[in-house]
Amino acid sequence: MIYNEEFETLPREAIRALQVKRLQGVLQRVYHTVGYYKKAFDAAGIKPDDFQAMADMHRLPFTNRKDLRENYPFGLFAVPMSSIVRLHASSGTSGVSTVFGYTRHDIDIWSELMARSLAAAGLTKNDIVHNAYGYGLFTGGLGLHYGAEKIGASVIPMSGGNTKRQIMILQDFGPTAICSTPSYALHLAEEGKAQGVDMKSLKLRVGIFGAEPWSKAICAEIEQAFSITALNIFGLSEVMGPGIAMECLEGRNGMHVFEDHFIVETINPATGEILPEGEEGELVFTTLTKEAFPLIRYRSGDISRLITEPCRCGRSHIRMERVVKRSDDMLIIRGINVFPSQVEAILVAIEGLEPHYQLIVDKAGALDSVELQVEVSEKIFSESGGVKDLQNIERRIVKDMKDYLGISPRVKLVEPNTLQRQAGAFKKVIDKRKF
Ligand code: DLL
Repeated sequence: MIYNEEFETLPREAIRALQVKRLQGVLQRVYHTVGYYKKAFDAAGIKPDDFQAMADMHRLPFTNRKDLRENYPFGLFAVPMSSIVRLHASSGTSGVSTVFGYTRHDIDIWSELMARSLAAAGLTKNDIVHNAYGYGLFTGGLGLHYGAEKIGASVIPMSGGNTKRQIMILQDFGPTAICSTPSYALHLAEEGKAQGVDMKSLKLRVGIFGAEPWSKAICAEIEQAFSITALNIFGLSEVMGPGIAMECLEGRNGMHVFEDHFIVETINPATGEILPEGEEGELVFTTLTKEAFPLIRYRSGDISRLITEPCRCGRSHIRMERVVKRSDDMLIIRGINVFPSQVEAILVAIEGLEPHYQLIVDKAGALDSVELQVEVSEKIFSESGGVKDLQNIERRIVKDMKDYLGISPRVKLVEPNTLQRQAGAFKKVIDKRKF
């Protein structure tokens, strides 16, 4: 089912023409309203008028996560605060977190793109949607919520956690669609089974999963566990949130990127060079309609490949393959993006700790588990009030990790110089998960 027939089936040439026209407007606007872009364009020796065709894309400077962090919290906003109606943010302490703003019009467009995504999964006003993405600063919960309301479906704003209650509601309210991270869906299936609930006999027909990497094998496992069709939804908060790309029921191969609102490119992450469509590389997104937080050539860090073959669903928008790799050190733990630098920032703020740590990420059943081993200083070890001090430090780490990053690691304090080093350096992250 195509929500916006006119724009989702535009001929390729018309899409390109629309992108050029819209981007020309965006470039003028960011150059004249956002100091950061003026500086970046001047440094690259380019003026907004120099962009005349898609072939000029490579001349525009990239925007990185570092640029967002350096302009924390509102430095990249292109409208005054009085025009902002919503803020979302990534996890992290100040300086390593990023903030995203939306005008009323931005929320309308986002809702429409989410409505398109849900329609691509076959949802209508007759569906009941169990939304188990987290509500709050994370874009998943509210993003899905507004889209589901827009198509007129009945939304259950479940958010994450409270698994027993979720299972009860799944049985009692009879939702026909479920939205969550793929790992949480598997967790629900496992818990349901443990409680003796037949998850296959629920009324669920389709699931819309994303926010973290998941393989085709996990997809098959979810489909089997609930007896549903499991579709992939992609997005990142910097660019908008969920609903940048969505797999359709008919194609089942890659996710359509809503190209009337975003330009997607693949680049060689090492050189920044644009790759021919179809080659694997880092996805770079440019927003074409966002008012509050426009982004020019944002390097997502996600590795994928663009699929140019027409899709049998009739949508003309290009597809991107399932994302399971990144070009940087970002981890996604239970759907939350975590950088080692953020863990480090938390640890160095605690007295008595060395910034020497190891993060060991694994699976405990369907969900991610994290162990954080941290070296304590010699001083603490020799002078401290013994076990009690160490326990306090441990508790503080657990609390700060939960408060700032939203993850709850098992913390193990270890003696100075005990973490394994290789050629003087130690491996900060050991990720044992398989995608
Ligand atoms: O995860 C937005 C979202 C919410 C997408 C709900 C889908 C559903 P962030 O927290 O900013 O936003 O994380 C964005 O998550 O750069 C990818 O690395 C990863 N990611 C998102 N969707 C997928 C997916 C939301 N379907 C980061 N497959 C992105 C693989 C995904 N990775």
